[in-house]
Amino acid sequence: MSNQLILALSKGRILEETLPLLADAGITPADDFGRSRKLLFDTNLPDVKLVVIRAVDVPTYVQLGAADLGVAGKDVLLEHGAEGLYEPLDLGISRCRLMTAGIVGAQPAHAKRRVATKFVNVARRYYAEQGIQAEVIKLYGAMELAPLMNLADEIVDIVDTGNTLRANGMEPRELIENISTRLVVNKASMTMKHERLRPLIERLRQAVTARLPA
Ligand code: PRT
Ligand code: MG
Repeated sequence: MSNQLILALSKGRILEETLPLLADAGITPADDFGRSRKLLFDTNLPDVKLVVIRAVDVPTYVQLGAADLGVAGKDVLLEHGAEGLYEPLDLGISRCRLMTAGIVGAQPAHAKRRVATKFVNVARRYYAEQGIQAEVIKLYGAMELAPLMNLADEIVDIVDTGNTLRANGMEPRELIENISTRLVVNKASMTMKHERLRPLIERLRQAVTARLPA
């Protein structure tokens, strides 16, 4: 196993955009990919295996060295923290924005703003930087519901088209960070498996560059 490179992929929407990019880089999963309940897959490259896991778990796998590389959203990486990880490449996929949002026209009613989010670390840091007192409330989904139900004054969430916010009578407020999907590498692997990692990262870099408008 230690001679192998393990690449951890975020399942869900990021996976759909990652697979074509991997294909452009000459990495294709074995035939059973997506057609079985397996989570660990061979690829066309004899020394590269893929694991497909929850997006939030990718930084943990890579940080602790269970995977050598990973593909994860910058939002997830900001929330997790960068310890033990290199981030050598912006893959340029699954772009979106991390924003504050609230009910259209509403002013925060509380001296201490109540903020619902799954990005509690990002939110705490952001409001502290703004000098705004905030009580951050951890939710695991449907953040848009929280202001409507008077659970929070504001949310911190991913915005793409803004349709989800609009459909719930909400509007985007402040941009916290522009988000895209990144390649992360375990720091120890980068040293110890450098010979094998370098060409792989290079192939991915070329695949990303080839997609950039001329
Ligand atoms: O589903 P699970 O809990 O396992 O994981 P997940 O929800 O984190 O995974 P998934 O598949 O939803 O992918 C999330 C990752 O994709 C994020 O970490 C981002 O890096 C990236 N991404 C890109 C997005 C979006 N675009 C996006 N639009 N993640 C979520 N959304 C959601 C957002 O939460 C909101 O509900 O889409 C809605 C907003 O979209 P608009 O177009 O209505 O504004
Ligand atoms: Mg989801």
